[in-house]
Amino acid sequence: MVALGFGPDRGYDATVGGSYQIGGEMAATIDSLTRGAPVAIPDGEIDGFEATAYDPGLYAAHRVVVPIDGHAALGSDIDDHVETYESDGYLAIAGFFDRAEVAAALAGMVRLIDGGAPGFRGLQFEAGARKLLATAAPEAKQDYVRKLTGFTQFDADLHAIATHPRLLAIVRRLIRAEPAIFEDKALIKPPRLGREKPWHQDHAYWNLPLDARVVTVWIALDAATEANGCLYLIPGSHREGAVVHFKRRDWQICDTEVDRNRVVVAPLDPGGVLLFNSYLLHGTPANASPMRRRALQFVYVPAEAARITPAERLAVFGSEGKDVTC
Ligand SMILES: O=C(O)CCC(=O)C(=O)O
Repeated sequence: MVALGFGPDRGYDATVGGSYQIGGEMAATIDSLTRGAPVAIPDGEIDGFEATAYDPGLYAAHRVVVPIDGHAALGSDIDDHVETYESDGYLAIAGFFDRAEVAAALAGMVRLIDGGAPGFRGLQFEAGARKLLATAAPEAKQDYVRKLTGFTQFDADLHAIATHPRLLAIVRRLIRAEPAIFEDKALIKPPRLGREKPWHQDHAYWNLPLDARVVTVWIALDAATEANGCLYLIPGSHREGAVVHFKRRDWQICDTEVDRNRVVVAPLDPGGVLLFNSYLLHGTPANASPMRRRALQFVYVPAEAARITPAERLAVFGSEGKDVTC
């Protein structure tokens, strides 16, 4: 049985504004350290970070990750795959979800974007779409959306993906505990607009104990390619501990901390899944292509995982008080 971590206990999401309660001034200070302030609009909000130029060499891979076969993933080879995950920090699985499941997830996402779920307020648009939104035709709107958050309780098909027994079985193995959903997101890189998500560790965003076993599950709904902004990773980086993050093009590690000799790229076909450790260094380039790149991302924590304060998180992942610059 998966514990559904919705409501006030969902934790604090530095990228979209979460529900962790801390007081006034302190909250504002911590907020400004870790996020661009999103701008509220009638439909949702606009991303607080603008698309900014970056060195394309940050996303020049030395190797392409070859996913294992979806059917093998839970077969007799499972122990080997878990071992690979422990050592590399990720596991890529092709064809984990079938065409019907992918189609249902995409339809659910479009329903939410089109306002089909009263009460859903988790839409965030690309900053680059700010001017276009006022005059956009309704059917064009989905190509301006950057992310959807907190949607699984609004859509049965998306909820079914997040709680899929096969997915939970492998997550349970990786976190060695009963999983709770900590975060649910759809991450979209609209054609020609989708901005870069600079290199980071997911754990730097969450007020979770530093030793909590957390797994991020990234599910491709379109083909995710080098051209439209698939994931780039540094294998084994999760074993090297926390890296200081800075507020630059996003809440990210310094570009100079990216060891370019170790970068690999993980393209996925629709229905493919990448599971990765919350300390794994990863990033995605901008989508300059005419192709959509839509994905789901669910984060699972042990159901019993405690919470830490934002200040405790920033003492480790933030730069304040440390002799570091970027
Ligand atoms: O572009 C993406 O989908 C990756 C985003 C990501 O790594 C994140 O939101 O933590």
